[in-house]
Amino acid sequence: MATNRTFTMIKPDAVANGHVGAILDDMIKGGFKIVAMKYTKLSPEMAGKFYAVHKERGFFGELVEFMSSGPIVAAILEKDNAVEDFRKLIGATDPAKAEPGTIRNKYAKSIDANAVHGSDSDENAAIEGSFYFTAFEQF
Ligand code: 3AN
Repeated sequence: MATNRTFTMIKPDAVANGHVGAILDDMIKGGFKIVAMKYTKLSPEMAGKFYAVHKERGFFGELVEFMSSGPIVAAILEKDNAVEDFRKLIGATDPAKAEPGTIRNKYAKSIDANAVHGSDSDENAAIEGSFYFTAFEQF
């Protein structure tokens, strides 16, 4: 059964390019409520832990380097059918394939620097949310 929460990060490229406000606005206008939020920076060790499922992939080293290269915004978002609806709002992993109007279509430049992360399942949304936030930081 679908739960009503997902986890997102606004990645270092989008933060550095000044898109935080516009991206949060798109999320809120898309019907998502922010129930937890943090402006922080991952160490390479923490980024490696967060993306441990991709350890064997060729791009793992670059991914860890990029995700620890600058500050990010982490958040837990609430909406009915949150995981699936949020993946629609952000668009395909490769911004060149992301539908017009999606967050990655508007703000991402490449498949690695792709502006935002969105959980791919309810199970991962819960794991990723608790990676950043304690129960006391989720409202
Ligand atoms: P998504 O974030 O859309 O779920 P995943 O889970 O396939 O995509 O990949 C996780 C992250 O790894 C992506 N957000 C992207 O930053 C990076 N990534 C995926 N594929 C590539 C690739 N071919 N080259 C470089 N980075 C990639």
